Amino acid sequence: MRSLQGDFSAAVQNTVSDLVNLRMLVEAMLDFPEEDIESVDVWRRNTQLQKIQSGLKKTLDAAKQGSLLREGAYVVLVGQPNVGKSSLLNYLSGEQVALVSDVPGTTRDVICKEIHIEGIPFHIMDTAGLRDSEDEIEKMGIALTRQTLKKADLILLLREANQPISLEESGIIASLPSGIPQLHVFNKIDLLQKNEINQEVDKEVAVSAKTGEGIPELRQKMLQMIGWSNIESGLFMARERHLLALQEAESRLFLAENVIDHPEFFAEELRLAQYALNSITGEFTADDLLGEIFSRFCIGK
Ligand SMILES: Nc1nc2c(ncn2[C@@H]2O[C@H](COP(=O)(O)OP(=O)(O)OP(=O)(O)O)[C@@H](O)[C@H]2O)c(=O)[nH]1
Ligand SMILES: [Mg+2]
Repeated sequence: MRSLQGDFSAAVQNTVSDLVNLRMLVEAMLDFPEEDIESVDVWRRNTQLQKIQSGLKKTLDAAKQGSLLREGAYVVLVGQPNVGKSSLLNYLSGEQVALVSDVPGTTRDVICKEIHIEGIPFHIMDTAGLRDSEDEIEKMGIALTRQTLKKADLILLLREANQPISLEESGIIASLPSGIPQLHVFNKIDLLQKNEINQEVDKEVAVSAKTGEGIPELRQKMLQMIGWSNIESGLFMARERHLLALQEAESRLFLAENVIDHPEFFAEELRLAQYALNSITGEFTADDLLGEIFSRFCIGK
């Protein structure tokens, strides 16, 4: 596993120099009428853009892995009362951190516990079961659950194994914030006969928070769903703002690709992509670009 800051700077610097090259090519193309532009230049422009995009993607992926390793992921347990959210939190953390009882509506506050799976910190948050309640304190707990959900990287929706989806659960699913990955976890499989478990595929996993059955699979699934890949590609311990800068550069290049047939717009998006990366590598101005052009082509000598 490599996590050297120097490797990160070098990777970003490489992308910046590729960008400078592409910008020079594009600036040169801008000076000629369209009919005089050689197809070899068009080909170079396209391949250089692709190279920059794939280089940046690699850097971004490695930086995201580093960020997961450092920051971890926020996971919120939701579901109807009594499905076993607190029991699951206790099982995952190996401690009795939350009260468990067969009285629906036991948990009111959000209870947070940090666990590690393969070294990745997961902040697991147990919440009040979602339902229509007349109890003032439970209602406050449910409102708190809704607030907590907004910050989640992953939502674990607990359901009882082999029970058809209830109207209340459909309501819960519909009310979850969109854009956050969800995993349906079917709990209490210890209450079923082996052949009763219809092992659900893909987005679903079956466990028992009582016996621990299915928990290893759940852990793997959680790693997978937050985007942790077994880091053969390496990782960078980039700062959060560096991650944002890389993402900004990535979207600028995407916009550039969309306006590739409009040279002025294309050049401008490239400039903005580079501007974003400058916040990592240091300032690079229009004068620097000119300097680069002069030094390479010896214009004006
Ligand atoms: N057999 C069996 N019972 C379970 C399992 N998980 C939880 N239970 C039981 O189900 C009941 C409710 O469990 P809790 O963990 O308190 O459920 P909860 O979802 O946190 O409930 P609220 O806090 O009320 O929303 C308790 O009696 C638990 O012992 C399981 O996997 N198997
Ligand atoms: Mg609970």
